[in-house]
Amino acid sequence: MNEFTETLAPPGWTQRFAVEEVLYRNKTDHQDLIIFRNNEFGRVMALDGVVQTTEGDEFVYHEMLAHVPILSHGSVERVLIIGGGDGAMLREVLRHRSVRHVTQVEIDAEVIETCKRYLPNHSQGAFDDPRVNLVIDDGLGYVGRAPAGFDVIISDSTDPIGPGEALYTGGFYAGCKQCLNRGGVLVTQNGNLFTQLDEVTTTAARLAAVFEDTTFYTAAVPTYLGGLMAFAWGTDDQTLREVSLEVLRHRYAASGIDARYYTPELHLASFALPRFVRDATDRSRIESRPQTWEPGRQKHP
Ligand code: AG3
Repeated sequence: MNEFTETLAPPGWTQRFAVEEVLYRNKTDHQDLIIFRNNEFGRVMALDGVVQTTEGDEFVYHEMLAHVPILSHGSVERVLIIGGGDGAMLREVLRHRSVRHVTQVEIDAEVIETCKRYLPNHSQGAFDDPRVNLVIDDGLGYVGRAPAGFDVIISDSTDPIGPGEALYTGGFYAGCKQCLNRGGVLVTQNGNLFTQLDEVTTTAARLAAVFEDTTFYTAAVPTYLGGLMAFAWGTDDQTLREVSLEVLRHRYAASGIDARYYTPELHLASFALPRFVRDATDRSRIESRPQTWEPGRQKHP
């Protein structure tokens, strides 16, 4: 039987999928793209050997990266999506009636075209929505040039290897900040808490240099090896993650969205971090801040 073995894995541990049928495989201008069928998860899309999304569990990731920032904010009209070529993030963002405009910046046009064809349930026609402006460009360059005007930015990218790497730099976060309206929020996919903790701590430090309030929230996506996935959160408005359960319930009900994973209760709970993650990210944030006063190092005349 044909198998797909994930390449992003710690030494001595990986995941494999039985491949019933390969629907598409090509080296695009940017990455190695494959879409295949698996009996457990349905259609699976991988880039450079790393599972990006499956029909079976995509709802967890896309609902949490879209609805948590949008419902925390409460009056989102303009959204910027970086990456997200399969179209499922766009689909979830467009479910919000308050959203009047979405710009999506994807580096690889072939991912979009191929996913429209072989993963139609991901985008469900979202690319044809009149509210959408699709730009084929690299995200780092785009946020460096784009004017402010977004309430939420969602970075739905690959891991920080290959084309995705630029989307985890201080320059990218600074670019996002200047594209955000006051009170806006950036969320990003940030890898797995158990297998990629250094990516989480690196982001913690880089984000803290740019935003007043930074943290992570989590969700478990079965086909992303290793357990809880981390989503980074950066904003200058700390009240966004202090919204009460009552308000979130009200906003969710008013949105008319019928989610499969997201609930207002889970929304709040997803910000509670395991102790080792909280400690590691706190440490790395503190180390990244310039010290103005250090105890014990004062000069006495
Ligand atoms: N982008 C996130 C893939 C993360 C895979 N990484 C991992 N397992 N560490 C997915 C694109 C979905 N729209």
